[in-house]
Amino acid sequence: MKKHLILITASALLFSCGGDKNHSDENGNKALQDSVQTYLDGYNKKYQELSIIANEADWKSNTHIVEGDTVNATAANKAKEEYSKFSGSAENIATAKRFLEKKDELTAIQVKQLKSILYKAADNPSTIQDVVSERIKSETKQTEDMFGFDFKIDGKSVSTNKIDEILADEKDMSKRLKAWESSKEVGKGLKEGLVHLRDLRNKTVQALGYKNYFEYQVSDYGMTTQEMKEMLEKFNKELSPLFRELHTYARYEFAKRYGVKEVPDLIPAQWLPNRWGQDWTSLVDVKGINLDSALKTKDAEWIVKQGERFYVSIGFPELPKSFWEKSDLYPAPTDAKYKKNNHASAWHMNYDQDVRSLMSVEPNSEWYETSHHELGHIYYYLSYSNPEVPILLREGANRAYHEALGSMMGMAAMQKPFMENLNLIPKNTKSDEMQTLLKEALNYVVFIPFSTGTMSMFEHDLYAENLPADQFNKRWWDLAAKYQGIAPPTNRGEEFCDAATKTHINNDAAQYYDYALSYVLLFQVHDYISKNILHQDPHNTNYYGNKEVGKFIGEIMKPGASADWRKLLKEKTGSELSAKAMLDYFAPLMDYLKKQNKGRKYTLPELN
Ligand code: X8Z
Ligand code: ZN
Repeated sequence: MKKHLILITASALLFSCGGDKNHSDENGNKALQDSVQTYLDGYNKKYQELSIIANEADWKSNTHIVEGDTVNATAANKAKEEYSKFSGSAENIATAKRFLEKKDELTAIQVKQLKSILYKAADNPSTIQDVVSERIKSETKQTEDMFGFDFKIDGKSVSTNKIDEILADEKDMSKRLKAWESSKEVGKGLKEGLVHLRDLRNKTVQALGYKNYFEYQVSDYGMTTQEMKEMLEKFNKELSPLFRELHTYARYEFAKRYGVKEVPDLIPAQWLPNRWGQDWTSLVDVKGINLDSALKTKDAEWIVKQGERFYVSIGFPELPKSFWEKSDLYPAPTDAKYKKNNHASAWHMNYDQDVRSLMSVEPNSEWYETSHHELGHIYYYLSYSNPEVPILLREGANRAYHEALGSMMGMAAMQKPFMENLNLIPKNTKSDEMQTLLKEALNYVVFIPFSTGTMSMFEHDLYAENLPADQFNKRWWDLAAKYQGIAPPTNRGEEFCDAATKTHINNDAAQYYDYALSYVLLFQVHDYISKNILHQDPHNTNYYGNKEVGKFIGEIMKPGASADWRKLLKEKTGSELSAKAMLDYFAPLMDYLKKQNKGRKYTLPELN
């Protein structure tokens, strides 16, 4: 996820003088525009100052968690309060509203900034300061509780990297079950906090007229809850025939792998190579292409540096020195007296050049892909930190764009011609392309029911339907059965809170559809790049070193949120957001899987 509370300084100055090109409009009211600009300049400057302090404090409370030590949490809460008092102030809300009443007389970029001020204010309106303060405290605590948690197997502490490794490779079912159950223990202690946060999040945005927190987050796309749900359902439906084949295939293949004779209708969650069943990639090994074994000969630093080399090769700048000095990229030492947030994120500390990533990179294919993803956020930050983009609009064209471009680079960096070029696999490797496509589908297609369904519908019900606390776990597993076709190993009562084991439920609330949309978007952009820039088959591309590709991606990134996301997509790819490219990409798999699945029992309904 990307993190940025705040705005920055030096760049604010660029917008402070009247007459720059963002600040004149032949048809507008020049005097009014001048006073709006003065207001925006002042807002940006203050917003930036307060955000830097809050981001620094937040960074510390995510990278250095010590049980019982309240110093970091207290500092983070104080800084976030200061920030919230400003960004949610009655005065800022009133001023932005007043100016927006005359929006036809203002420049487009001024209107966008004023709307952004109101949007941000709704997340912490000072009219209900006590609710806002309580929410800040509870959010900091929830993150510390989540990432300060000590996972244990047989009484011994284990890292989440270790749990993931067991789930990816282990064949012994009793060991798998222990690892899976261990990974879910953290949820129990997070339930109460989640119930409380749901109420606080809903209350904060209700003060500015949103029905609930889900509606608030969706509105960032210019969409209603209903529209978003319909779009997610549409994408899920479109991909469902393929997912149904994959599900059938996986049930039988996993059963074979674990020596289970009777193939279950729903896949037991502990069979899957991911704590939430969102990625089944390791079910398939493609002969001749073993990225993991190549990466074993590298160290963790090589992984991140290689990501940078890729971006640099297509024309992006080297990362700022401070990125390497200030990021926190590798797992905490096993004997460390502190814990850290173990999920990957990218941070825009000052809305300018201070960019950092928080990861726990180990040399394996999963972190290789994730490093490319995080660097996508980082290069997005750097790209829109330019004088053309006001600080308030230094965000993605929408949140899905921010997630998509780095994921696309991660996908491109795992295609055969690219890996041959980097000597990660021998040149002229012979391999079965259908197996490669199957492995990719077990990543990208399998993710769609999880993201459009289980996660998004759970969060919808949590915020928009006020899901009762004694139904959290039941609803979670009902959705997992319906969308992903998976089941828990044993009945999981309400003492567990399995949804809360997923970080986004706690600290990236009501936004998980961003990732679903980002996958659809990434295939659309990749399809365009492959066919129109590289003139290569989308399944077998090599972006490395291609400056045209870099230019194209840079043009999507540069305007940040000053662009209209729908127009931008149309301009750059010629189409509206659509799953067509993703469907085309995986189409050859259908026949193959149908043959493999001949005579097998299908247990998911046909949706499409
Ligand atoms: O959370 C992430 C990123 C955050 S920047 C690593 N992702 C989702 C997840 O891990 O659940 C990337 C794709 C899905
Ligand atoms: Zn991300």
